[in-house]
Amino acid sequence: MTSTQVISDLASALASGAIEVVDLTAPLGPDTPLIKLPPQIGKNTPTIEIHPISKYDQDGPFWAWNWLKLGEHSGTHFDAPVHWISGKNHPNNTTDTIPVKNFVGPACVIDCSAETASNDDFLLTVDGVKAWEKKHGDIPSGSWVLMRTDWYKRNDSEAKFLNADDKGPHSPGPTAETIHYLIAKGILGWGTECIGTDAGCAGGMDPPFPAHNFLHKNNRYGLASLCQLDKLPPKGAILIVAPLKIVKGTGSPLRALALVPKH
Ligand code: 23J
Ligand code: MN
Repeated sequence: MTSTQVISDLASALASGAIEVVDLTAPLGPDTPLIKLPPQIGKNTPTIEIHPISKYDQDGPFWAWNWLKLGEHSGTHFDAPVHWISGKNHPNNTTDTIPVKNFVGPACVIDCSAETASNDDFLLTVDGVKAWEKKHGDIPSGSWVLMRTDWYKRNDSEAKFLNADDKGPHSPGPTAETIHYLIAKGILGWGTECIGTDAGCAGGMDPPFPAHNFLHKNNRYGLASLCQLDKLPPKGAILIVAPLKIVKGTGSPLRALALVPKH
């Protein structure tokens, strides 16, 4: 099949609904859950603000528009390699320089929802990934690997989403070894439904925040606060995850979409 034919078939499948566009994005506004770092570790990202410039009124009679106060790492968002000290010297490591082909790729979805239903601190291990590969085949190089936990269902409440107690936040994520294993497979990046690519307890791991550390050390990318991964097949969806072209940006909120064959 020629690539012209592939695009033409894709257009037909989109028009007929044989391929669905699934929204993997959380609402972005003042109520969007944001990470809370302990003050002794560092400063926090500000609460999102949306301010009207005009609304068909004396400030602009025929138009409405807003300005935003918005941290780069807010809501459903992309982590660029420059976000972490381990990735600060890579070429093309910022939102405006990452090759755009990396924003489109096949997704492998590892369903951890059964485990996370009973364990808020669940960590996906290399054995867990290997069990997925036994069923669905090897993780192909150039793919996005997404951890399904159904955590997005907590997104309407920051307290439930962050799930913190006096010992800190409790949310699932990968082990350091899992990220190593996936990088060796040649993945584009790693995405989760939680507030960050790392587990809630990852500040206490060695190294701290291993998903951030190892992904970005290898010039790979992260996706956080994804939604609706339960609407994706384990394999066979295409992800479209393009961050804003922020100059020297370390990350960006985005509209995460998946092209999914309807069975
Ligand atoms: C800054 C410091 C630690 C973390 C994060 C940001 C994120 O999760 C993020 O949004 O990249 S863990
Ligand atoms: Mn981030």
